[in-house]
Amino acid sequence: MSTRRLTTAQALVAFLARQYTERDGQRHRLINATWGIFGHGNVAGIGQALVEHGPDMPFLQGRNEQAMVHAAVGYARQSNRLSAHAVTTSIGPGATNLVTGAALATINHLPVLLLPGDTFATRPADPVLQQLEVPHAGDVSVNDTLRPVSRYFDRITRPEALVPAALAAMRVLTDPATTGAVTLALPQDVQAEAHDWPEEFFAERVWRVRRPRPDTAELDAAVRAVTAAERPLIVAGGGVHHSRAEAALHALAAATGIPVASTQAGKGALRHDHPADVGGIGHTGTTTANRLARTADLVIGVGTRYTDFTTASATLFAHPGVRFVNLNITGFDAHKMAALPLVADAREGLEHLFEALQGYTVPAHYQIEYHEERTRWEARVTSAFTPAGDDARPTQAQVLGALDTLVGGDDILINAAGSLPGDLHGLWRPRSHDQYHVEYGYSCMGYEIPAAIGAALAAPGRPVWALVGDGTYLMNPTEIVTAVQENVPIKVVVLQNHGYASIGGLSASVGAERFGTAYRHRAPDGTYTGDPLPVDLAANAASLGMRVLRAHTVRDLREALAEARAATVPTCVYTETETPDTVSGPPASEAWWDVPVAETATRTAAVRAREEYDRQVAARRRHL
Ligand SMILES: Cc1ncc(C[n+]2csc(CCOP(=O)(O)OP(=O)(O)O)c2C)c(N)n1
Ligand SMILES: [Mg+2]
Repeated sequence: MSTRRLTTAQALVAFLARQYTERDGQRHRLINATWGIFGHGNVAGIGQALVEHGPDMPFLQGRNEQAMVHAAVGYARQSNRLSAHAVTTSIGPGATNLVTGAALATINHLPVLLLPGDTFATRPADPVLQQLEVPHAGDVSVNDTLRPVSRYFDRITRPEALVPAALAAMRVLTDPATTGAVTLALPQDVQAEAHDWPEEFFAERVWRVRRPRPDTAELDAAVRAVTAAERPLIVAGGGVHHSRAEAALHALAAATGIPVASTQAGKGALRHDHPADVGGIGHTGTTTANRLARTADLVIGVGTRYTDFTTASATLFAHPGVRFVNLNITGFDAHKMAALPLVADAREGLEHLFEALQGYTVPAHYQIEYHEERTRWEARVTSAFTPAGDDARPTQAQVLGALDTLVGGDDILINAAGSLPGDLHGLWRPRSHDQYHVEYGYSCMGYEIPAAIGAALAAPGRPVWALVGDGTYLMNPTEIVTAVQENVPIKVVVLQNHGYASIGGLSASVGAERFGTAYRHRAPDGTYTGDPLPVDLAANAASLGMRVLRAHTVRDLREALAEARAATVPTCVYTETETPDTVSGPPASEAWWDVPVAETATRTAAVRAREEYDRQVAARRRHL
């Protein structure tokens, strides 16, 4: 048997460069690049291996480990999970900075390979710099914090253990049901240790991304349920996109007239002008979708996890006899809501349903009803998007309106947290299946800018917009430097409203009186009610190397957005919108979200909020 003598790190890099995915007859490189920040724990291992391996494994230099994972996740999502990035870190803080990004990847079912350095396996001089000592457990390191947020975790304490671990890592990354963050913790001495590797380990390897078909009995039961329904509603989740099932969904909805509501992850499953599209569902959704959801007798979930935002915290599906059919690639999600499970790839499942439902349509009056509702909601979107005049400061919804008139199907919009996800879910009109890139599984502030870099790397030539609130900008602006270094022409739109409009509004509604949510000076009475802070985020973005355009009025904004869209360098559009206490969001969705309110309090706001809470809770329902 021929062997190759390499260090563990060199072997891992050589292995990763030879992995491919294949789906629908198309092949993609699985690990297309490696992000890294070096320190002890990876500089002499993976770092040396990357430089020795050369450009066949491209290297991307990040500024913050969490942000590198966000960039990798943005890349994987925009690549339909068929390509991913690896992320290497030093031991200790470099490694634990990965935890948030890993949780985000796993919750959103998006593949990323994490390669944190780890403390010495041979333990020659404990403790080493940045080592956590656990007096009662010698085999624990800080990297164990990555276990619960990883779909696969392994620590490579011997070189030869890399072989099964690397294969397991690729299996999990390319399995559509289990993919997420995969962690191979690499003790720094093992990384540098040489070993004679079997040559076959470095052979080209193709991981076929499977499309399981539905079980016949499950399909029959689902079809019987649909044909018996009078008011069926499809809830399209992120699984529709992961499976590239949009065309199959389009065909099914067009043939049957079943309306399609979408979750945050599923939005864009149908173009906004498809006659069956009723927009976002749940707390941040449209009244069209939510009224249908309240009266639906059958809910057909496609690739959805049914989060509390989708179900209005278990209050939305109110028809007394409502039943569920769940098409999902995981049995775990397919069984939620006591549904008839249909465990399959979304595209396969929808195609089989389409065949079996030939001749079935929903009643004509039902279609007329939701078409009319849709038209009413559209008018409300148009009014939220339209400014009174060109000289005023834009509202946040009007910023989206300005983008709405500017963008084409190629543009990609990225957001994750604050008041924007709600505004976008209710108002945005997706023009292509992958335009709407809102991360709302973890809703992690700071995802936007790095994810825009990842998305732009996956979709070169397409305009990529990171929409960020001021709070979000302050949490994680560092990867602007990376965009400048790589000359990735992302467009960052900063919406300055001096604090947390979203959490301020939520705080007011739960009786917490906007406590701690505005960015204001401390006033003489000790509260944060002074003037807004004199921070200049536009100057900050410029200082990191971005071109910056300041928009004071609606007219400025339109011009700045058009200039940014055409720009070939990273460009920031900075605009002041409302302050958190004057915010005007989209029309109310008529769907609740459960945020527990103080059961006992002396202040009036909290007492009132609890009365309202108790009223809402009464509608909560467990589907059995
Ligand atoms: C990492 C992280 N920390 C905290 C939160 C909770 N949170 C959600 S929105 C928000 C405020 C966002 O502020 P900003 O970006 O200014 O948006 P705005 O609410 O003003 O629209 C906070 C703190 C979060 N989602 N992510
Ligand atoms: Mg803000």
